[in-house]
Amino acid sequence: MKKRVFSGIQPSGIVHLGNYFGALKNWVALQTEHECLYSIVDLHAITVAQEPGELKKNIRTTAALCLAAGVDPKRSILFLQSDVAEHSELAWILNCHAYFGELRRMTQFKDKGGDQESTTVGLYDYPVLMAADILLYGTRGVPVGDDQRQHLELTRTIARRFNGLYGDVFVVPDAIIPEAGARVMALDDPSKKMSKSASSVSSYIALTDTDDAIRAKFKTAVTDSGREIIYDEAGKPAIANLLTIYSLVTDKSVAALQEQYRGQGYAAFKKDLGAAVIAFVAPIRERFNHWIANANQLEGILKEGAEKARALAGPLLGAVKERLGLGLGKQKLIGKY
Ligand code: AQP
Repeated sequence: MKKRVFSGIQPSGIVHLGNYFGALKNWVALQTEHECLYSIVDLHAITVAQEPGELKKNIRTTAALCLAAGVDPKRSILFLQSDVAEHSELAWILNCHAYFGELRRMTQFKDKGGDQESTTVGLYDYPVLMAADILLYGTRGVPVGDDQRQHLELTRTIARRFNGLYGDVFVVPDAIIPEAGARVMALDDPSKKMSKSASSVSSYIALTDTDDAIRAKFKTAVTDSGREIIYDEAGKPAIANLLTIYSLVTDKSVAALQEQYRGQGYAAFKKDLGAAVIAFVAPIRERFNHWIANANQLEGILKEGAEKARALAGPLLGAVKERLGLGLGKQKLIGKY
């Protein structure tokens, strides 16, 4: 039997190179030998304030970029999270099995605002909804970037806890994290990861960026002191990040790139890097434009995906409810109650 894989992406902005190398690249690679479900997780996106019109646009853009990156609807199920109500229902059930202290320790929660008075309960609860997304499908593998490692560990903890209490119903999933590109850093601050919702567009390379925008972003990308192009994560984090990106888009090793740029300055290196990223992004952007121009086809794929996802989610959720004793169930009470 094919191993089932699930992963999601938030429509919280435009998909960037970090999302691609951390997750999407593996999404595409896994399709050949696994049964894959990929979701545009719009319920996750509303854990922080969203403008409704912008969210709708981002949902389409994100779906189109997943397809443009190579997600094949003939082989994978691509769907919108809010179209499958079972995600929210299971999230509530899991909420009743996740601990306050566990969620309080999540670093992404702390990074995104943490325990401010106006932080939403949704942001705090984000990892439990993610656990529901994954566990709902008997998922074995979850291709994600490094920032999701801790959430995945929590998913495993909740699954084991539930199984321990009610008998094995959930599969305990494994994270699938790439060796290179698991944490692509921001171009304007190599101490932060590249993020869709960053305040400055110069900090990320969107998969929809024009050639000119890409060129300009690498020209202004932060570098380190000195002029040597060497991979030194601690001493030269900005150059290390640029070398990683260069290596990922060209498939050349970092060692070969260091050799190629020995004795050359940052300007030439960044110019060539810009050109390499343009060559990488351009065909994705072209396919993206195709999907945006074919909105009906895109909607059809998501609709069909949601139907298939619901068909898989229903029985698992039913089994969970049965184990918990929810609903009337099959057992009839006989005699006096
Ligand atoms: N910088 C990154 N490097 C490598 N992988 C990354 N991912 C995110 N950023 C990087 C991976 O991309 C997948 C989809 O991410 P997400 O949409 O679920 O949310 P996120 O992890 O919070 O990503 P962003 O881009 O930073 O979004 P915002 O700004 O909205 O929070 C995940 O597998 C993630 O690991």
